[in-house]
Amino acid sequence: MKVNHAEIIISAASKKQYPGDPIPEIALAGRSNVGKSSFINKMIQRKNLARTSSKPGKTQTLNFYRINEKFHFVDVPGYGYAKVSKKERAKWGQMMEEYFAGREQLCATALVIDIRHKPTEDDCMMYDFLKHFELPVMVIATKLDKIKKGQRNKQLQLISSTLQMEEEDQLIPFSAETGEGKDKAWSTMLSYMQF
Ligand SMILES: Nc1nc2c(ncn2[C@@H]2O[C@H](COP(=O)(O)OP(=O)(O)OP(=O)(O)O)[C@@H](O)[C@H]2O)c(=O)[nH]1
Ligand SMILES: [Mg+2]
Repeated sequence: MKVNHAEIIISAASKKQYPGDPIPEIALAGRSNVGKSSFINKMIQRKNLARTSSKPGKTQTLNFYRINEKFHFVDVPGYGYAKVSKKERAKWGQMMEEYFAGREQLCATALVIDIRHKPTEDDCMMYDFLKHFELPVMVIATKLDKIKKGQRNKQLQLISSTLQMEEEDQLIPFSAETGEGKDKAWSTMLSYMQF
């Protein structure tokens, strides 16, 4: 898809702020600082529409981006950042539940995993959480530019086996640096959305 138009609609802290339009939605989930916002920016060829940072915990609300007036990307706050209070963690859990349990427009979630590392327990919990709602999950194995070509298959295998990925879910090696994997990510996303 050629992106001509991309804008932020709202940073939502609760359900009543979600946009009401009946257009399809793709959510981004993953550890803090793994590259969720960078994924969005690379997909739509915008340097910094979704705000990125080298410090974890940048995205703290559900950020809705409308793309070509056709669908939303929803940038979701990350997990697994140690310096988070109990209270903040509970608030995060509530936010996740509120969104993923009841959002009709949601077609699929892109779960972003760092290709260099074995998925954490939190990653596995997030995958299971999404599957519990019977959502398609595309796993984006990002930062592909950071490993040698010869390590790719081994790392991909480690990710799919650790998450115990279901057969129908796609695992897509990706780099927000080089754009590798972008076409596959687009075709997979489009296959989940009906306009
Ligand atoms: N080399 C490389 N760096 C990346 C890639 N994707 C993201 N980064 C870097 O990783 C850091 C975090 O990226 P973000 O996109 O802000 O991560 P996030 O998951 O949105 O983080 P939070 O909003 O804090 O949860 C930034 O310094 C990015 O430049 C990639 O594919 N390759
Ligand atoms: Mg972010």
